[in-house]
Amino acid sequence: MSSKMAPNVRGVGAPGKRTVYSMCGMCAVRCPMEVTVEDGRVSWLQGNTHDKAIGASLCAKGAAGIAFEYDDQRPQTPLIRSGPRGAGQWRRASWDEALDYIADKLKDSVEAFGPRGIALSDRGGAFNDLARTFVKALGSPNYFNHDATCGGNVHNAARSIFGFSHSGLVPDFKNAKHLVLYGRNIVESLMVKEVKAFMAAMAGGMRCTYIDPRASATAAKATRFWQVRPNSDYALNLALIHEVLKQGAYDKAFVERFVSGMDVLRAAVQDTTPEWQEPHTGVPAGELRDFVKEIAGQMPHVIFNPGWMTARHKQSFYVSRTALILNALMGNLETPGGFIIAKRPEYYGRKSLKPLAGRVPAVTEPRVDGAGTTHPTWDPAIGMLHQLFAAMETSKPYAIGAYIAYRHDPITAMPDAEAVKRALDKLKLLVSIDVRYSETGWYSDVILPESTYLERANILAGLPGPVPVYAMRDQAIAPRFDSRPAWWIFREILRRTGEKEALDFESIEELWNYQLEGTGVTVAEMRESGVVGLAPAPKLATRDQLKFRTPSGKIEIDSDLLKKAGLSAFPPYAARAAPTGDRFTLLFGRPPTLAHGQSLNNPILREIAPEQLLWIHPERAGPLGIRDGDEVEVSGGGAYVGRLKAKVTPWIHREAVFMLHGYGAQVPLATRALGVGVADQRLQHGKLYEFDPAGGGNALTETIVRIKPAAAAAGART
Ligand SMILES: Nc1nc2c(c(=O)[nH]1)N[C@H]1C(S)=C(S)[C@@H](COP(=O)(O)OP(=O)(O)OC[C@H]3O[C@@H](n4cnc5c(=O)[nH]c(N)nc54)[C@H](O)[C@@H]3O)O[C@H]1N2
Ligand SMILES: Nc1nc2c(c(=O)[nH]1)N[C@H]1C(S)=C(S)[C@@H](COP(=O)(O)OP(=O)(O)OC[C@H]3O[C@@H](n4cnc5c(=O)[nH]c(N)nc54)[C@H](O)[C@@H]3O)O[C@H]1N2
Ligand code: SF4
Ligand SMILES: [Mo]
Repeated sequence: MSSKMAPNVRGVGAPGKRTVYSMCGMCAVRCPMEVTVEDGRVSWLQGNTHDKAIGASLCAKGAAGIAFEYDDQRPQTPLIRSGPRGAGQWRRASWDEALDYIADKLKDSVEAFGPRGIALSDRGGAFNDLARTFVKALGSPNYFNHDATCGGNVHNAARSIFGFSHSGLVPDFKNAKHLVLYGRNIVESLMVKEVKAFMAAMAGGMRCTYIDPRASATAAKATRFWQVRPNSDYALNLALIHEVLKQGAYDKAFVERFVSGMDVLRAAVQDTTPEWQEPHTGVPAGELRDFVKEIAGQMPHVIFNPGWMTARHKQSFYVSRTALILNALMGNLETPGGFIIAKRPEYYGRKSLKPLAGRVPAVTEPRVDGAGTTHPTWDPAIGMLHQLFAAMETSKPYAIGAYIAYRHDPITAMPDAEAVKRALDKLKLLVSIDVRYSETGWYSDVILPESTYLERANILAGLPGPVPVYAMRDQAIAPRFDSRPAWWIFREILRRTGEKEALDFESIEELWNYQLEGTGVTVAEMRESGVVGLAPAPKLATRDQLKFRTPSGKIEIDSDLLKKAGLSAFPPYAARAAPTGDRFTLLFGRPPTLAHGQSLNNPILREIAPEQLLWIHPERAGPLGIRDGDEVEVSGGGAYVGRLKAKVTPWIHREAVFMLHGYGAQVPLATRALGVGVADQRLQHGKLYEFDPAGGGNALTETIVRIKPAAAAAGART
């Protein structure tokens, strides 16, 4: 197929009414979905009713997919920068021209720095085989997902204990008696299936302990709320483990058989008593003891959910590890009412989708971020993106010449946009592949508009789970503008750089057939329901079958991986002084109706978006002369100063202020979001290269901001 022809899936644009099975694309959760198409237009979106866990439900963002589709404020053709980076001067280009331009610049970069000087970051998740294969085919080890500022610390902590990611642990809310959440705002920062299961379980009597310096809507649903000091969960967990061991409130048979390193654990928590933690966390020692007494009667049906973030600071890895260890102590792994370990198809005698990455030889060059080499606890499969920016700046350990941000907006997702831009300025080539004008797109050399999730098909996804499934995102309608699907874009770049075999498929059906080879499942079957389960019902592994993916096959508390990295299994808790006066720890989160920075320009979601407010405790606001509803100025120490209204409330910890993420966009062509609110990531001044050494993730919640009433402030915000 020539690059002039848009690849169109069979039947798209046909008259009449039909249902197409897809996966929602309004956030990265990718819920299974049914699209009703009438005469080539999307008329209705709902959850995929073949999947009982979701039924017809979608969230508000998912339902606003139609408004997104029929909005014209998105790139409509490839664009090539014609002025300085970020100046907003563009020329429209044909696909041939844009792809040739990219291929030429990639060749320049390879000549100067070798194939390893090309990097790509991707949102990651279900479809990541495609972008991984693309990077591998170019001969570079430098594929990154977004996890440096999302779940990286938790992922790497789980890997150090179980040998697999925390995403391999599926909570069974239905049979759980008690759920413990660390800042995991299930009700607002939502995944449709999870929040439905949570609400049903709460209605059925599950108890919930919610731990957060701020009372989110999940705190309002919970049976117990601990308003902890920011970044103190590690102290809390050390004391919880101390008390669990002291009260003997753990599953001794499970621990004996499946856990190694209990002696190291006992030594580490010998003195971390409930009284010891009280000044660090603010949780009364008596309440902590009562909690342990309670769960003693509920285990193994007690789940400690480390969420994604378990807060983001320099000891996050250890917060996550101790939360995961508490699960092992409950004996809740592979137990109803606990965590079910996600299975691959092979567990049920079926086959995994054939990986595209298998079509290209392994890359032997070490990664630029040291993941898996100089940093053994950082999973090389996800990388640590801040170290890519460090390499752009310093050319160490080697130089990076070209960077593709694919379904990723690092200027919004990484802290300190100015520092990110300084690193990007060193590149020969910066490409953004997106469906809208992102902040990173606006700063790029080339914007390639991907067709939206409704206008394209993706590669098939193989999703592990209690019952693993294959899932399909089929094309529902024809692209409204001159856009292309990612599989086609990557194929065309590879064709132009001489690496064409890797993704040389003529159509998405040909690619799907390749993935499905030997699985016994056909494209036609996939199209019938969108999701094909690979077993009739979940079958838990017996105790005899249960094995973890660590070298010893056990849950490793004191692991070789940590020793190799020169890391302690339990470093002492690093206590922090409370910020005083006009200084506060800046915390952030999301509302149910917005996904990061990508939703605020949506006409409907903009209409229902909450006003962004700065939560501040009355005892701290008073002395600063700040009353509820007053305008305040927030400064993170850089040139960027934010201005927003104060919400004076005791439901935020005294030491912290809180604001929603996803505001403060600066792209002029996205007019509904432009200038609305404050970008918390721009206040995270100096945080691009501050990270948790063990987990790798950025220390976002160590940001200290200064607050003052806006009336007293001189100068406008930038
Ligand atoms: N300060 C601060 N920083 C944060 C956070 C925070 O709360 N505060 N949150 C962190 C978290 S948890 C995460 S996960 C990251 C999220 O950071 P990102 O992953 O960068 O955010 P998203 O908005 O999910 O999506 C990234 C880009 O993908 C684009 N996109 C959406 N659909 C498609 C598609 O179909 N095709 C293509 N090609 N592009 C598409 C969107 O328009 C957007 O520009 O940010 C992290 N960074
Ligand atoms: N509506 C919506 N839903 C989403 C997303 C979205 O953008 N919008 N994004 C999805 C993604 S990518 C992710 S990663 C998840 C994120 O899901 P969550 O992890 O639930 O994320 P947040 O909304 O950022 O909530 C973070 C909470 O952590 C609290 N917190 C801050 N510091 C600490 C601390 O030291 N200890 C404790 N215990 N808590 C602390 C904050 O006060 C805040 O209430 O949501 C997913 N779902
Ligand atoms: S959580 Fe909402 S926006 Fe995200 S994929 Fe599911 S329905 Fe879509
Ligand atoms: Mo995330």
